[in-house]
Amino acid sequence: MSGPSTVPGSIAAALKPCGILVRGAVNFVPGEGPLLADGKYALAVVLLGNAGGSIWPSFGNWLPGYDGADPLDTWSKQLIRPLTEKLGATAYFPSDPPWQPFQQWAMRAEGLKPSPLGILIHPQFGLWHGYRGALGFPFEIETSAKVSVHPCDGCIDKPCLTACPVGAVSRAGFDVPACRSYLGSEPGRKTCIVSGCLAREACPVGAEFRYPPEQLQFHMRALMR
Ligand code: B12
Ligand code: SF4
Ligand code: SF4
Repeated sequence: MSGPSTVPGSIAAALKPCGILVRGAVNFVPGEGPLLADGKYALAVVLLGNAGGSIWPSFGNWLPGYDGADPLDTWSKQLIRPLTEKLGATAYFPSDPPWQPFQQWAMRAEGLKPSPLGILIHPQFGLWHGYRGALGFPFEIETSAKVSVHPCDGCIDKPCLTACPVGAVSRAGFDVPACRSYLGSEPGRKTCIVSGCLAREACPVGAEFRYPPEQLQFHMRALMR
């Protein structure tokens, strides 16, 4: 089992080839964290995710050989689960019930805040990042510096709020039925399905981290299900 100070480096080294990155750590007061495999409360989680298209070279190569359900979750689990034994950790995955509060953890780990779309915005990666899993530990982990800039504060026009052709994105929340109905329509198949969510695309922050077209299409197909 690794110790608290070596844990983030060991995880980063193990996952580097597949493009899954360490996205910070959160320490909890006793009883606040998720449950570990032994039934005790975690004192820390290390968040794992992608920034820009970091996972696509590895995941995109793996994808054609898999014809089961939930390919991205399956791929992520295959890579992250082996670390639990090596590091004495418990793994959590964002789509597995009960849903763990990944976004709350991310806000604490990196100092991120939500964009008007509901997803968290990063000053460097913009809206082009996500979480692939987290590892929980029975000890505290050294945390790194947090970002202090929230890009939406200085964004006067907020183009993300006006770009959706069916107004599915608003301050009131994300209108999932309106979005899905558009994605299933002829215009939706020619726009968002091909080049990604127009609201997300409209954000000028982190444009160089925009997902490659194949990854955008993969996520749009997943959103339709
Ligand atoms: C359910 C869910 C959805 C539902 C949303 C239903 C709804 N109206 O709330 C659906 C399927 C529609 C959805 C869509 C998307 N989602 Co989603 N979703 C989740 C999931 C599995 C659970 C959210 C939750 O309730 N958590 C439980 C509570 C306890 O956790 P929490 O951290 O306290 O909750 C936060 C969220 O609920 C958030 N929130 C509230 N309303 C909304 C609305 C939206 C659209 C989102 C994204 C978040 C959000 O506010 C809370 C902050 O404290 C999370 C994974 C996870 N485990 O969190 C991903 C997650 C939030 N989704 C994510 C993403 C990227 C998306 C999509 C962009 C994916 C896509 N294919 O394009 C779209 C959004 C499209 C858009 N136009 O913006 C990412 C966000 C990453 C980030 N940068 O913040 C997450 C973390 C998954 C991941 N693997 O990284 N999602
Ligand atoms: S367009 Fe502006 S308000 Fe919308 S997510 Fe990007 S920075 Fe934030
Ligand atoms: S995917 Fe298209 S329809 Fe759905 S919220 Fe984004 S812009 Fe609107």
